[in-house]
Amino acid sequence: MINQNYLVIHPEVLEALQTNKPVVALESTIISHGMPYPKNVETALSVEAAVRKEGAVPATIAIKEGKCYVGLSQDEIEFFGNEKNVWKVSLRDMPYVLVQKLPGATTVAATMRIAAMCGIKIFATGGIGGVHRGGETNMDISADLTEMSQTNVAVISAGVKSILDIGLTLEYLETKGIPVITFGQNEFPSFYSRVSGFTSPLRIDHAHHIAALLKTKWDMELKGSVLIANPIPEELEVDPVTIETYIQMALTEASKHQISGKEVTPFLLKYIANHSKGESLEANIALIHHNAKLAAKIAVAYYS
Ligand code: PSU
Ligand code: MN
Repeated sequence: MINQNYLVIHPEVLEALQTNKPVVALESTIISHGMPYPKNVETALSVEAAVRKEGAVPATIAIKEGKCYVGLSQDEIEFFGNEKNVWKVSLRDMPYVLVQKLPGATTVAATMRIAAMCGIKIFATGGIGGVHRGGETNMDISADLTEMSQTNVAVISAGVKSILDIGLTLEYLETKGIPVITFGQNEFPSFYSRVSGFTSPLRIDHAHHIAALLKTKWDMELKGSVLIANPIPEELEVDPVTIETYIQMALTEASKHQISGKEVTPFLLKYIANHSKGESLEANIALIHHNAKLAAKIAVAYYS
């Protein structure tokens, strides 16, 4: 049993959990390290509103003052969006950031784990971490993937960004026994684009069918996550050739500056956002809403 002293669950979230109402977890690395201020704060707040509109309770997760916060106030979201010294917290950073009482924004891996500690089953984000290009030699494989192999929280994302090796990421997900479902199409999407060149392992067209799959998986004690890839709406897609140009430039720049470890993903994301200007940022914001809505629909179906 987890020591409850480390968890601060927002009263609204706690009430929902105790009465079996749908809750959707949201991560904070997106806010602190994924987008510029003040768009990040506006997005975090409007994503919460989108979850509510679908009839679920949002729970944005972050760490501060030695505790994991599940459900943030508007002021707290503002803090994580504007404060400069916020840690990017994946699993390995959690005990350090907690004991040092540092402010920490949680990645997919850390958010999932904290969500699971509270009994939250559904989690929406933009893109998950995965196997980086060159992962077969540099071993840069996100802890998001290993976490997904063991924690019973479904993740709704817009697929996998092509800063990663999408083929290797899908192989890794298969090895770890993680079902990968694309919502409403046969091809696995690549965040900014509806296509990736890879066929999705599974396709489901209705939120309630996804909810039924989750129930079956966990009823069978098949532990771990399910990745639900929600393709970006057509009108928001960014041309994959343009994105690839920025990715190549970002990778060259990252190796020139010897960027490594946990800095790699934020560096690449920031570089691409800066160079593609508004287009990728607007797409990014819109697809998080899109994912949050689908996550809320799945959560509503799961608890009905
Ligand atoms: N990929 C994105 N956007 C993001 C991230 C990844 O397209 O914001 C963030 C998420 O918080 C994810 C983390 O969990 O980066 C993965 O970091 P790493 O690759 O260092 O494991
Ligand atoms: Mn990494």
